[in-house]
Amino acid sequence: MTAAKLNGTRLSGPRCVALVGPFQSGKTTLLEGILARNGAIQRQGTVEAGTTIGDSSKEARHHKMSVELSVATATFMDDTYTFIDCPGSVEFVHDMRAALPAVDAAVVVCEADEKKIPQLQLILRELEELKIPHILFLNKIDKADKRIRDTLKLLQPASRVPLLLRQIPIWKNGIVTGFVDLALERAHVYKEHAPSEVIELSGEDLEREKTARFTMLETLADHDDELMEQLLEDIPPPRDKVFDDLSKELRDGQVVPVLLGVATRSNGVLRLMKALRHEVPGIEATAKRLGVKAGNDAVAYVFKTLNTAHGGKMSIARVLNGTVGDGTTLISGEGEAGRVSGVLKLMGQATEKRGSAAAGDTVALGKLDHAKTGQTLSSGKQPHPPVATVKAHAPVLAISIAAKERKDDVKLGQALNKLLEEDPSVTVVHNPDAHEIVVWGQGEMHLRILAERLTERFGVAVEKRVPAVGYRETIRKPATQRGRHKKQSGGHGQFGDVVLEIKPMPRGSGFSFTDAIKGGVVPSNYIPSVEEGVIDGLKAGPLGFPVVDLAVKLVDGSYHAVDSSDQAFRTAGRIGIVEALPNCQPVLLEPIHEVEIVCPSEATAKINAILSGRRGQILGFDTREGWDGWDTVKAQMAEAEIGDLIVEIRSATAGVGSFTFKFDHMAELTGRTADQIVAARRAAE
Ligand SMILES: Nc1nc2c(ncn2[C@@H]2O[C@H](COP(=O)(O)OP(=O)(O)O)[C@@H](O)[C@H]2O)c(=O)[nH]1
Ligand SMILES: [Mg+2]
Repeated sequence: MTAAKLNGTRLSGPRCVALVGPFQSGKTTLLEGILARNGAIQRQGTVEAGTTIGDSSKEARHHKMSVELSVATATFMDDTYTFIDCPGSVEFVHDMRAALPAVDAAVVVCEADEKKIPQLQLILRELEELKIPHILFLNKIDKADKRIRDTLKLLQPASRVPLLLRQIPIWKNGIVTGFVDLALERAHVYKEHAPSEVIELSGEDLEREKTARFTMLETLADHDDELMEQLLEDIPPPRDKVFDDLSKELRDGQVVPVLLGVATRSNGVLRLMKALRHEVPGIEATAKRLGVKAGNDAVAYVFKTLNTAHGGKMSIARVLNGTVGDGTTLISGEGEAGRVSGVLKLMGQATEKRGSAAAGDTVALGKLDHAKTGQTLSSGKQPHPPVATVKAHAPVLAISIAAKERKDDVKLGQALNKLLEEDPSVTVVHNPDAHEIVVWGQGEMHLRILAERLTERFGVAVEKRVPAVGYRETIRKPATQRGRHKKQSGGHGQFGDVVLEIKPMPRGSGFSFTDAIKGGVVPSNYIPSVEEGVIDGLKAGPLGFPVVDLAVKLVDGSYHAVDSSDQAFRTAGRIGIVEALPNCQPVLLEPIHEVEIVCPSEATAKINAILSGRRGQILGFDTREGWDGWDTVKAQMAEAEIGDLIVEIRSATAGVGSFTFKFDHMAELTGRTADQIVAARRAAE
């Protein structure tokens, strides 16, 4: 009897498993090995040759890295397993975060590489928080150069849950040639792209096996008193009990089993598949974890949206309950309805039509115009409450983009909307001051891929620029100024005459206009036009930037019964302010933000140095709440210095440091830096 049956859960039906892990650990290669070993593909492709099922989009192939998730399904012992190959780079982490709620379990692919530990920790934290059972697949064991116990010691700090070694390597001349399964007590020698061969253990290997197995059982016994007693009394525990515990403690998040392998040669794949089959929960448990309401209604969670160049939209979803067929009407949480047009099986970029999808299946649903990534859809009359809410990480880097040709402006807007729909970790902001479309994303590569998609997929060639910094200017001295507009040309003339009192105001107060006209020297119906004219003049001050924090009082003026008009007074107002400002000691203002950086503690000193090097005012640092071994550093920084801050933070933190920021205040900026900014502005005009 298998452990699964002992637990009373019938583990059959379609599973969904995420392949996650640090960048370059071998997830895409492992998927390829799994598909090849299960006969889903003829030959195992390689990332180098660009022949893998994962990473089959144009951009992924071009950069030889995963830049979005890939989905592929294989059949193993009559059950289907859909794998979601998630990008490892922190810049594309949203795809993983959106997919995780949908899966039954995750396989964390990792290497025995110290530099990857911080990234591994980030991923494990997500899984721990979402309570998703996960197995660690220690890949690249062909390159192993340390004892497995030392490797485990290296990896353990990344996980809050004990790592449980399920297999130990068999070494021959310093190379790993096979493994011993500690639960089955069986030794195997790896064969390239073929099932491993069972061998007899003897001598030193047998001794190592006994010790390692005992360690494994001890860890399991931490949550099983009966097993503890058996160990203390030297009674060999029944094999079924061991499997039962392995499965239960994995599901309950009490242990993280560690398996070994070589993805490039598909070694360790079969053992991994067996672990998935027997030890990870199925759709019933996942639906329960997500609070899916049982019943007849179909419930599906959309974890990815794809838009093809030809306008076809696909919502990749896991069916959590019921059945979704071609033509099923699904409503979103917002109550928007759409009819499924095509239920597709995915094999990387390739799709295959299938009849319908049942609970547990992971499929692409065609033409659901309203559906968005992260939504829970239902075939019922009432929307189903969302099974998960995945908030994208705040963006950290921006570029300003514009269509190379004016005629593509509309197309650019539409294409951006589609890309936003696919990737909620991108935001687009219009900056009216600088007439810019500013796209915010998770890093350089993320934004580069976005621009490539605009061009390659949507045919919009774009220009990229560093976004404008929100500089402003203000005044330090008051002034009184007459603004007079008089024009006599043929018939009607133009006449407007005003006297403005201008004075500096405290930081952040903006602009105020007061009418102090006495005796109707400027008729009241013209006064709003005077204010408009002043506002016109404040759009760009003597330094070239919008003018803020000043009060303007209209104190005097004159008019002409025939020649005065709204337009003439507007012009007079503008002339008044434009002529006054140079005499008011204009000064540049730059936006200062409060920045909060999170980083592993060993990088904190480096981060402080980076901040100081960028005119940052460090406000303090503290341990990061709930994050052992991490710090939070707070600082005030000029917007101009935040532009590419993330690039430096990441290089100082093995890619895992990050920051958020929010506007704090405008500060005066003088001296050389200010002169350079003003000169650059003039040159641009
Ligand atoms: N030596 C060795 N190299 C591997 C193994 N698995 C993957 N690689 C290589 O590691 C690199 C990254 O693999 P990839 O699958 O793209 O990693 P991903 O970023 O996790 O998807 C590629 O060059 C692979 O050929 C392995 O088990 N052993
Ligand atoms: Mg990959």
